[in-house]
Amino acid sequence: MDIQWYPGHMAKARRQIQEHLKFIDVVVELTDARIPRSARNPDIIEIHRKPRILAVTKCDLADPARTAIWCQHWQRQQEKVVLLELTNGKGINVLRKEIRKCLTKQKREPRVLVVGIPNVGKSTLINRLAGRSSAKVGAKPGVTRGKQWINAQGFRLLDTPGLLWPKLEDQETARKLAVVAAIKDEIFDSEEITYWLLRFLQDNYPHLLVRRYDLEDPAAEISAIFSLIGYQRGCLLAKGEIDRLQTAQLILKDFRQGLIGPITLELPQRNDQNEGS
Ligand SMILES: Nc1nc2c(ncn2[C@@H]2O[C@H](COP(=O)(O)OP(=O)(O)O)[C@@H](O)[C@H]2O)c(=O)[nH]1
Ligand SMILES: [Mg+2]
Repeated sequence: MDIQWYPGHMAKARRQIQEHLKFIDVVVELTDARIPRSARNPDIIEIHRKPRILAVTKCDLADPARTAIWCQHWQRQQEKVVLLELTNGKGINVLRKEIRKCLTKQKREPRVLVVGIPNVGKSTLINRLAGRSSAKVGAKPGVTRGKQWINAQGFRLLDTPGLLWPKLEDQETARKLAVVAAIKDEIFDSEEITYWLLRFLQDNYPHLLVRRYDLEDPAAEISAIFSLIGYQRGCLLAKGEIDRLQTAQLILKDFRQGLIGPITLELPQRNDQNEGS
């Protein structure tokens, strides 16, 4: 697998955030509860020492036990954290309170910038905070374009989020980003990503795999599990062979919609030490 970014796009995103940051008092940095480390790129924020809140999106899709472990980790890092479920609005009021608390000594209302990697929930969060559907929301990465301030009860919100590029540090990080659709489907081989996901589920959440796909032997070869799911769900080509691409896409879709169950793909590691402060 070979995942590469266009350096021009990255440089542009970086310039835009740096431009935004000049006008900002508080940064709300989003991360995805399913990949709390891999979904973060602290580079740009670290240059600017603005008050920051880490807003963890998609908690409804993540494993609550692992989210609790992450929260302990962030507490040790002295990160200000708010857990969000943007589809039902859970956590939004807590986030509002935290934002208002950030600049109590200042007379004017704090100005807030939402930043995060593609598909992490920036537009959805802005819509929730604004209480209207102004920012565009989309299922595919990169739908947000085009500075306007939104009045959001006690603070002002920049209506254009800051786009952070994911850090593709290694193959595993890249795979996780692909699994949660933070990087485009076209960039990777969906069959390879699906094999990786199935193996991860086999090792970490075998009971969820069994429940979703009626598997008799969750410890079977990954290729056998893959084929079984393909047959069972009718992903077939003309000659009765399974349609491997369709099968892979179906499994990825199941995961992304939370249909396999609440799953978190990574836990804190020792080298996450510097991540926060
Ligand atoms: N289940 C769930 N889906 C979410 C959550 N936040 C965002 N989404 C979905 O994730 C997708 C990307 O959201 P969007 O706001 O467009 O992300 P952006 O690219 O960062 O602006 C959309 O389909 C949202 O409905 C969340 O907390 N839970
Ligand atoms: Mg968007």
